[in-house]
Amino acid sequence: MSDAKTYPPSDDMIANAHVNADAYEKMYQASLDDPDGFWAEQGKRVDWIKPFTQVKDVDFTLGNVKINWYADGQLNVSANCTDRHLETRGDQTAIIWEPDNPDDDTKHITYTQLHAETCKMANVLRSLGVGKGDRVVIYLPMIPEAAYAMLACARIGAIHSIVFAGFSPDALGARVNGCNAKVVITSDGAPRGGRVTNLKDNVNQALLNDFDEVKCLVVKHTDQQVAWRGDLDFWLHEELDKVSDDCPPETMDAEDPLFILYTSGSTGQPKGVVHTTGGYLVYAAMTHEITFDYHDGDIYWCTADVGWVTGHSYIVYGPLANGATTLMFEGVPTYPDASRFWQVCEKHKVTQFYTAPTAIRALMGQGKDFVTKCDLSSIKVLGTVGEPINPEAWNWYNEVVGGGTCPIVDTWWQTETGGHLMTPLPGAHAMKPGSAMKPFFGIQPVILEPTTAEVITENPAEGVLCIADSWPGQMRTVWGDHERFEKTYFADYPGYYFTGDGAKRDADADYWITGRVDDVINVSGHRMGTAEVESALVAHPKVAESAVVGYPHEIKGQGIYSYVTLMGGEEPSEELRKELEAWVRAEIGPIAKPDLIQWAPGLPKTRSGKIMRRILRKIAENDYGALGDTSTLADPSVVDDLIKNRMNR
Ligand code: 6R9
Repeated sequence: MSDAKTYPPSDDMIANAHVNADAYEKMYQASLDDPDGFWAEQGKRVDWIKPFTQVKDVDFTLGNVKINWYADGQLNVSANCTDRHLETRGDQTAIIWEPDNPDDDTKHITYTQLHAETCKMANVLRSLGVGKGDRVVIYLPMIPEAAYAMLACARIGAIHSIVFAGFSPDALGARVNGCNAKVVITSDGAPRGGRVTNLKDNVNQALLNDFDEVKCLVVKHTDQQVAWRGDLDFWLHEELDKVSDDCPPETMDAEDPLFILYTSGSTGQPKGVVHTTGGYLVYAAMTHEITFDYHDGDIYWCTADVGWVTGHSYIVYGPLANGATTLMFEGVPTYPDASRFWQVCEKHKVTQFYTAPTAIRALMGQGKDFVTKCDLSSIKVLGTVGEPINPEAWNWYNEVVGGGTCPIVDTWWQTETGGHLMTPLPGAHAMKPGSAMKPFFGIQPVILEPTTAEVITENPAEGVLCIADSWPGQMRTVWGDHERFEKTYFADYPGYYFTGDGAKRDADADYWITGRVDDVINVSGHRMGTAEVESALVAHPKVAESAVVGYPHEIKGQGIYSYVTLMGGEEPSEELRKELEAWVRAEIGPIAKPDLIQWAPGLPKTRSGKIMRRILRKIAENDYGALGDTSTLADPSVVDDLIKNRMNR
């Protein structure tokens, strides 16, 4: 036994949950013994236009990687998220929309309305020339139109690529270009925390050069002045007036792409993760129902943004496929004050609440009165996602928010995995604060020794985390670059999907994610490649070289620490520091702004010119006493200077 304190589910939870401990063991074993049989059964969760006869067809061999699920089946995702619910729950609320400003009106959108809005938007997209297989970029605030836009694309077989509205025009332009999008869907403005960003301006900037084929569909949301790009721009409300709400869903193959979502990796620019239609939907629906123990009548709220994978799978596709009521929140946890989340929970009687550790830590810092003044008795299950949760935050979440009675599902997964891969289940597992606990059905985690790539079978174990076999929600390829897909995920540990994370398995065979083992940092639950920030910095004319590492940050989990070497003749100054911060914001977006910039006359390099990041990480962590072997450095004296002038003390 490990010595961690455990929190078993209540008798009530065990009795009523979709999956209890016995069922978990049986189902998990069945999913390994007979994957085809298991997933054929689960495939029935969705409606097929043409039922599948094949289930799993997978090869993880480098050079030959292919991942197919339900390949000969045909279906439509939007029909599964709307049409099929009309008869049984047409008048039920599909989406509760809660605006940024609590004084503005909430919206309740029924399944009947969702269906009509989706069909109309699909017809508008068609009228703009979008067809099956075309790409559409969605750059919207958290408004119902974001969900309509996703489902409208799915309805006509277009592939959406959502760009988080906090990304800069440059980042947006790169993504429009990356998938050759035909249309960008945006809004005039995006309010967040009382401040409005002019999204349309950002789109104009992004599309300024070389994009005079790309049309833009604009949602009128904040009523502010926007600049028009001649006859390439269209108001959504005007176009909606011209179309009917009848739009038969396109018949899609299970392996047709549903969406592309760009995410950061350890090298180069972000890659377009491709998810397909059948397997993704089955997996999103199944994990949504079982992980959150969703039952009819529940009010489920995931606080993520649809710009991230969590918003895709657990605000839109999973819940709507299940006919759930899903809450969509436009605002931020601390506006107008730190009570906002809890007021929304009280107002709508939320039953499942799913957020990120960074939000929990930020709210924890504001004191518990903001929580306790609200009635949170409706909440049954709490969830977290995005980064490891520290025990202090876990305990606060459990006691102050959950009143000590709600299971916390610590869901470990990735953009690449489409849905949860490890999590405790509310009615099945005694939780341990900080542990992602158990694999979901069909998931075979393995821990490998990082250098020898040997599989560690005994417990406890620690090493890099791989997955031995496929699951239906797995990404299929990198958009336009299958070789990069294979190299990134299947080259380092042959035969396995390499997650990029490290993990421990304790004496009870429960898993603990220890964080990324590559050059990806996790800032407030957002993934960032250090290479991306570095390339933004060196694009500045005064910067000669830069190295970026993560360091522990109380609220964000990790902060961005940048070492910057200036061009000859340039002098460090506060002004230049501000200029570089603003520069990175503009190149990537506010989430990439360096927290600390250290002027580095030189960077520690090996004789072959490799930057020794290990050393830079240690200095950034203020742990320079343990630098290890520095004898291979070309010029060991640079390290003394870096230590002397370190920024994190
Ligand atoms: C869903 C999502 C993926 C990376 C992943 C890992 C970290 C996510 C976690 C977690 C510990 C959890 N991560 N959930 N680490 N415990 N419950 O976040 O996708 O943005 O692609 O990030 O996030 O490091 O590899 P994505």
